[in-house]
Amino acid sequence: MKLGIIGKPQSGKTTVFNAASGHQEAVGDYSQASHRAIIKVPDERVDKLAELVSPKKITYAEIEFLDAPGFTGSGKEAGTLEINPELHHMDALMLVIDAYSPDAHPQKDIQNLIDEMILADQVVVENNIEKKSRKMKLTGDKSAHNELDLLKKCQATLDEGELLINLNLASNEEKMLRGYTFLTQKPLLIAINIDEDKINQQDVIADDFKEHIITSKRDVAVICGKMEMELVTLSPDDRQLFMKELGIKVPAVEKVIQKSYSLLGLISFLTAGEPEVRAWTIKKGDTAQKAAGVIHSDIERGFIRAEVVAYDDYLQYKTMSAIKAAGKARLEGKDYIVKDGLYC
Ligand SMILES: Nc1nc2c(ncn2[C@@H]2O[C@H](COP(=O)(O)OP(=O)(O)O)[C@@H](O)[C@H]2O)c(=O)[nH]1
Ligand SMILES: [Mg+2]
Repeated sequence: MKLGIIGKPQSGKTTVFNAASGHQEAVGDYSQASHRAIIKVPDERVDKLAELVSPKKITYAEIEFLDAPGFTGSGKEAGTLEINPELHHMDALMLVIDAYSPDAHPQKDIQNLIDEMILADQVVVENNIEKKSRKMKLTGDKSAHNELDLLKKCQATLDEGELLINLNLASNEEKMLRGYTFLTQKPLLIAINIDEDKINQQDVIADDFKEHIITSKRDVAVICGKMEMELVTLSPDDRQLFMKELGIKVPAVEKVIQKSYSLLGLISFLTAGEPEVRAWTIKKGDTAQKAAGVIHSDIERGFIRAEVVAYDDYLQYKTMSAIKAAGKARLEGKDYIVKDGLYC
């Protein structure tokens, strides 16, 4: 999964990026440098299974973070944006909002950033409408007609200040638009970056932004980037201690990952054996056969059935022989819908 971090300058993008990745990139320097990190998704199920199985290798699911400057925060007046083209290849975007500085105006910033995302997509739509129309005129080729109509529908939507994710597209339309990788078609996680002294008001603050939450499209996470950036440099034990003292229930990185997974409809399943204990990421609702394809396309092709154990049963019985003796291993076929669980 790839998550692009955007926001106006000095909103705390690099701070949040450091908090998520453990990197120590310079913050507060107005630098327009992009940063990239691939991090392991913390997963205590993997840790616990590894304790039982003692595998040769432990592999966590991974997330790529891209800290991408370039948005200005000035909304419709932003003009030409110089954003990192890689942003278009992210699965979801995280919008970091300054709610820490004394004169912060987070609600206005959210609207301005959304307007800038719309602006970026308007440019892509306009260029492509022009290109397609010209080509159709020159070649008399009518085959691009549907796509041109669809682009015009997108243009009208954006011109009204609406996001493309709110268009209810048919699956063939969805397919036609895929190559354009529009920013406003991506799920958005709004990270409200609060000051250290507001940490114990997280829930109240979250409530102020709840009108932005749209199921499976947009979510809100309240975090304190600066504090979390410091926490990530501590040893796990010290981190637990400080988190408790500060009243941080879930580290920002876990909050962000959990919310992005849920926005994108992702779940993870585990495989366990002596060679490797591993977490894999799939779409919620995928069948066992499709999930097998994530492991290897050959396994998907030749898939007949998988041996499945509930994670809690594995922890309780501890070995495959005990699990089998207790009748807790089941065989599931191609059409089995995979749940967050364990597959052997
Ligand atoms: N007090 C406070 N300052 C923050 C917080 N997050 C970021 N900052 C400060 O804001 C400035 C800009 O942060 P930076 O991450 O470089 O912003 P970017 O331009 O969006 O990458 C830095 O001086 C940070 O220390 C926060 O949660 N609390
Ligand atoms: Mg920065």
